[in-house]
Amino acid sequence: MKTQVAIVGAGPAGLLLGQLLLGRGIESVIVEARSRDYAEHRVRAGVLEHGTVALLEEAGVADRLHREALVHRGFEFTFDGRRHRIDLEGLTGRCITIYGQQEVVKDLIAARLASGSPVHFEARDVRVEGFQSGTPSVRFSTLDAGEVKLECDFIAGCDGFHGVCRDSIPRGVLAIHERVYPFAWLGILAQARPSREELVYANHDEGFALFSMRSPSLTRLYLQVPPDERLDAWPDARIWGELHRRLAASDGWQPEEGDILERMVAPMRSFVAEPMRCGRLFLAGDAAHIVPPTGAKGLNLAAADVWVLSQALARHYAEGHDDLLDAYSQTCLRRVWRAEHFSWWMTSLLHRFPEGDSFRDRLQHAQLDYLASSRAAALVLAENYVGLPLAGL
Ligand code: RFL
Ligand code: PHB
Repeated sequence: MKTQVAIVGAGPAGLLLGQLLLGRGIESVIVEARSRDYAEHRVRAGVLEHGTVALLEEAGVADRLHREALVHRGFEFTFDGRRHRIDLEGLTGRCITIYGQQEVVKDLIAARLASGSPVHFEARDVRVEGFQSGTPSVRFSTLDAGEVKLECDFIAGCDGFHGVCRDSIPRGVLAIHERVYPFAWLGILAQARPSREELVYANHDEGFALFSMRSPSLTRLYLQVPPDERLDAWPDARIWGELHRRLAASDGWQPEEGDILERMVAPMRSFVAEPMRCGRLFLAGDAAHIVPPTGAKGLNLAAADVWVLSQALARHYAEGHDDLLDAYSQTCLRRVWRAEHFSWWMTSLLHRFPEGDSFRDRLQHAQLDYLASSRAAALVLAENYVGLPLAGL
């Protein structure tokens, strides 16, 4: 089997890259370890930046999004029993879009299948080889295709944080920068009407909480919990009780309760591997970097990476120049480190740290008070939250 670009991973990064390349007349084959059903039902991100929506439009997969997604012009944060609104649109002229990651993935898979371009689900023993020479390949096996050697010009490592691509790069090539936070998020998806129009981030003595949504009948909520917390420590009544307590403010608002359809515990980590390239292997999305979800940046960064990569590959194939490929890592890392800082900062601002540090608590309070009272402070938050512009879009 032969192709121009072998894409490892059918998450948002790999699928979007495949669509963007298709639009430029570049062939690709996508190799995914899990089933289609699994990929389409993994409940994760929900906040899309303006630039991410523009990219989905560019890729021709935004029709359902425009019919079903919720556009939010601001969000709120709660501390000291008070609520403050960040007027994203008033401050930046931009909005955010609420549309589940699994819906983005469904739309991308449907477009891929409609195009007839190959995607191999449930691929086993995926290995990437030869990327430091001129003859890279991806080996894998599937029930239908048997043992496959896929020869290609380039490999896009879009296989997430636990994938094989980053680990296949020889020792000493990558520098790793990492922070692991002393807490996790317990997330639920509930069959309940979102009883407030915008997202609410809460800083509370008992820990962080977040009210979000997916549709007019689905609420998405998160609670800060200890790292490696067991889900069975959290029966429904305890989850709702804690959400009511942490999201409460003087206005008396409470989230509506409903059946819990999904629940999970997600660790919190910041991670960057650089450079995002080794020879003809290019890392994109969570394969190269992780942010804690507080800033809602992970999926958006993955989209930005593959936009840069698609342009660089287009220049290679159309004009025979590798300048954009050579600049790929540096171009992406500039945005990645901005988002790393923002996500670390939002996380530090809103969570309770277990060691009980009164100095840190006072700093959090001073910063929240500043955000609530200074347009300049709110603008820095808003500009980062809606997302910085993507060059060339
Ligand atoms: P993914 O989505 O992990 O996809 C990688 C794909 O690669 C496959 N794979 C392999 N395939 C072949 N061979 C192998 N050996 C393979 N190993 C793995 C996997 O099965 C998978 O299909 O990475 P990608 O595409 O880079 O996308 C990144 C995003 O998924 C991630 O950054 C976001 O979900 C992060 N995130 C959020 N991002 C936002 O922008 N806004 C948000 O509101 C937001 N909220 C969140 C989040 C992540 C969360 N969790 C669970 C960590 C909320 C949460 C709770
Ligand atoms: C979500 O809706 O899942 C969500 C929203 C905002 C975040 C993280 C997750 O910061």
